[in-house]
Amino acid sequence: MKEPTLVLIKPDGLVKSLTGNILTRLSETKLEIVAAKMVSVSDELAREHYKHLKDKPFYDELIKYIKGELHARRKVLAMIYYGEGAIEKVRQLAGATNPEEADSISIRGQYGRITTSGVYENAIHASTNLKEAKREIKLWFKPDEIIVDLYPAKTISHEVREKEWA
Ligand code: DAT
Ligand code: MG
Repeated sequence: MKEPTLVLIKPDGLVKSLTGNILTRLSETKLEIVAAKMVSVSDELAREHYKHLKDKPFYDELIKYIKGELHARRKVLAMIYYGEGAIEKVRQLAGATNPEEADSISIRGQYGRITTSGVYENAIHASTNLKEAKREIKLWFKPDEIIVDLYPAKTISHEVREKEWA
């Protein structure tokens, strides 16, 4: 069964110009990218994404990190990789959460670091299981932004205010 996984290139990955290297590593998996966009991470999105860690001592720094406040670059590249065993394949390639413990040829092992204030700058996020992937994908993407149908969706009509080209 094909499955999706959410992948984020975090602000440290973008600031260090690692996007190309990380995408090349991820292409080893032969998975398909079914959605991709740059996101300016709001406080609300950051807190919802990491809500399972809200009682941890590093939570406030983690929120600043994912919002880009530690890198003067408020953006993240959000993508969905899709295919057989996608979750495990990407986790494997990403490496352990702690970049010091990550396999040295994993993405986090190669590019991650722990800052002097204890933040794990580990360059990439990858969902850990099907349930988490579903929660995270629904948080970061709308159905129309994904080129395959992953989860049930409904069409609603309402008045929208959106920008168009002037
Ligand atoms: P992962 O990102 O490997 O799924 P997680 O979901 O447990 O790990 O934690 C989310 C992020 O929080 C992780 O990428 C880096 C940060 N983090 C986790 N444990 C930490 C710790 N002990 N000290 C500092 N940051 C930590
Ligand atoms: Mg996690």
